Amino acid sequence: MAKGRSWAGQIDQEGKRGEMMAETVNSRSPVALITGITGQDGSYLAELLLEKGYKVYGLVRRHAVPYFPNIRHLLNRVVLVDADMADFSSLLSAVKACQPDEIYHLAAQSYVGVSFTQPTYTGDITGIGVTRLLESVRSVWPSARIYNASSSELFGGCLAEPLNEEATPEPISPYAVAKLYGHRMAQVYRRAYGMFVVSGILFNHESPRRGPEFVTRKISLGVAKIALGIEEKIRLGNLDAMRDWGYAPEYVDAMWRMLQAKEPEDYVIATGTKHSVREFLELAFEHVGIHDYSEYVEIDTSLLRPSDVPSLRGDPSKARTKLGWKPTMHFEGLVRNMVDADLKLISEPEQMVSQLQSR
Ligand code: NAP
Ligand code: F7E
Repeated sequence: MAKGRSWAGQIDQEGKRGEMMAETVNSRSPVALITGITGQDGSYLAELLLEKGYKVYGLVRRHAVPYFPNIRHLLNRVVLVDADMADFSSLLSAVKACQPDEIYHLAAQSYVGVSFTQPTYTGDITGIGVTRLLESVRSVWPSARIYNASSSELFGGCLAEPLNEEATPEPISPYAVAKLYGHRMAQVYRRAYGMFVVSGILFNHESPRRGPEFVTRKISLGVAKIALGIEEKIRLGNLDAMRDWGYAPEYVDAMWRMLQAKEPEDYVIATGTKHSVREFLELAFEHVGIHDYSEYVEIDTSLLRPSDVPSLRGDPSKARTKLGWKPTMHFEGLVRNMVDADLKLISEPEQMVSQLQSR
C-alpha cells in the first residue's frame, strides 16, 4: 500500500478539485480512519467520505449491547476497528492496521454537563485521548493527516464576540479544559514533529442524529412526543444560554476541507449568528402548532450546570476565505428539520424510541 496521501490542493465551493486530483493522480482510493464514527459527526463524515470514494475505517469501542443507530445503514460499507481512546495499544494497532491517509479524530466524552460529574474520565478520554492517538500515529504512520475535533467551548469565559481563531481560550468546564489540552497537543505535534495536524474549532452543530441529551435534540424529541400525545412536559435548565447553532452535515464538509488544504492550520467553523435555548424552544413548539409553550415546559434546577457558558458566536471568515466553506442552513430550517425528523421517528412503531430517552 502506498504510504501517505499523494493528492491535495486548493478546493472550490463543492470540493471538486480534490476529487478530480484523487482520480487522476492516484488510482487507489484514499483511506480514512474515523474515531467516533458512531456519533453524530462521525456518521455524516463517513457518508461524505464514502461519496468521495474513500475506503473508510471506523474506530468503535466495546459495547455490552452493540447498537449503532447512526451508522446502521453504513455497516456494509465501512470497516469497523475495535479500539478505545483510553487504551494506547489498541489505538496503535488500529492505526497500524488501517494505514490511513487521513484520520478524523472525533471520539470524546462530548457532553459538557457530564464533564462536571465525571471530570477525570472526561480529562482522560477527551484530553489525554488526543495524545494517545497523536503518539500512536507518530510511532507507526506519521504521514497521516490528522483532523482533531476541538470546540468553541474553549472560549466559554470570553465576552468579546464574534470569536475567531485569535481569541484567547478561557475554558470554564472540565470538558473545555480537556479540549484545550487536546487542541494544544495537536499544535505541539505539528510544530515539534512537522506532522499535518489541524484542529477545527467547531461551534455547536446539530441534526436529527444529535445525541438525545443535548438541548436541541432533547427539545425536538420532547416537542414531537408532546405533539403526538406521548408525553406531557419537557424538563430543561438554563433557557437563556445562547449558542451559534449550525447543521452537522455542513460541518463535516469543513473537516474534510481542512485536511485538503496546503498547510495545516486551525479554523473556526460557525454560522456567525446566535440564538437562545428559549428561541429554539419557541420555534419548535410553533412548528407543531403550539403558540404558548409554558404549560409544557418545567425548569429543573438540577439541570443547571455549576458554570454554564452564557453565550457563543463564532466568526467563520477564515474558513470562508481559505477553504471556500460557508454554511447554508438557517436556524429556523434547522429547528423544523429536527422536529420533523423526530415526529417521523416516533410515528414509526418499529423505531426504538425507548432507546432515545433523555436524561
Ligand atoms: P458524539 O455524537 O457524542 O460522538 C462521540 C463519539 O465518541 C461516539 O462515537 C462515541 O462512541 C465515541 N467515544 C466516546 N468515548 C469513547 C472511547 N472511550 N473510545 C472510543 N470512542 C469513544 O459527538 P459529536 O457531536 O459527533 O462530536 C464529535 C466531536 O466533536 C467530539 O469530539 C465533540 O466533543 C466535538 N465537538 C462537537 C460539537 C457539536 O456541536 N456536536 C462542537 C464542537 C466539538 P459510542 O457510540 O461508543 O458512545
Ligand atoms: O447545551 C443549556 C445548557 O448540552 C447547550 C457539545 O456538542 O457544543 C455542545 O455543548 C446549552 C447550555 O451543548 C438544558 O446549559 C438548558 O447552556 O446542548 P448542550 P453545549 O454544552 O453547548 C459544544 C460546542 C461542544 O463541544 C460539546 O461537545 O443549553 N440547557 N437546558 C440544556 N442543555 C442540556 N443538555 N439539557 C438541558 O435540559
